[in-house]
Amino acid sequence: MPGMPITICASLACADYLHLETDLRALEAAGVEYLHIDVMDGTFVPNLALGTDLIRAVKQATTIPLDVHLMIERPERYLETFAKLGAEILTVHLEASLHLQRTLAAIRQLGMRAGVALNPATPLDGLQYVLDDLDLILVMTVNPGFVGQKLVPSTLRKIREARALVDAHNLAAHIQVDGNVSFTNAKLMAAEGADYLVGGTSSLFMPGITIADAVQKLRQS
Ligand code: S6P
Ligand code: MG
Repeated sequence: MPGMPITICASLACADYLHLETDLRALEAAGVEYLHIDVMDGTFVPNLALGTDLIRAVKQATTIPLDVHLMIERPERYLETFAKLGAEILTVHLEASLHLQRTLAAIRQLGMRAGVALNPATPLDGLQYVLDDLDLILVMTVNPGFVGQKLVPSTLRKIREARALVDAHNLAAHIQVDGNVSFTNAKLMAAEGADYLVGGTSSLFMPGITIADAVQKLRQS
């Protein structure tokens, strides 16, 4: 959407683990707004990633606010854990939390901003009665679980519909996109109404371009 400010969330799972501090400094210098942290339980998604000890160390090492994306079953069990770790945004999957309204209210109660993520196949309908309880809608543009996947094209339409839903209710909620946010796709996603872009191996962490240049290029696109 023209004129809408874009927020960049750098995906920690795509950083260079052996030189994490170097990448964190580069992201800070480039002014990315959030560090996007993927947490995977091996059940909700077929992969395991980013544990609490790593997140604690990263939190101590950087001033970039943390945007935590929980790809875990029954995320309500761990809300306090992530509040204590200093998450600013905590996003749970609609498909993973049975009592979603209670979960979102609890996230806010703990002082974090509440996000809801939807897999590519999940319709927006399930958000209808929790619109007042959320601060961010995460439209997954790939099936969660792995970095380096291809965009699921139908999710572009979902971004547009999510934006229309938020605007129709005059909400301040943000629309985040995650998965294959390349320089080309970012343009399409922003045009459909996404304002929080998660940058991974398709943009910010690519061979042949520095993090500084990639952040600038992503903002421009
Ligand atoms: C996917 C995860 C994402 C990825 C990121 C990877 O399960 O939620 O946050 O880390 O999308 O980016 P890319 O550019 O490799 O798709
Ligand atoms: Mg993610």
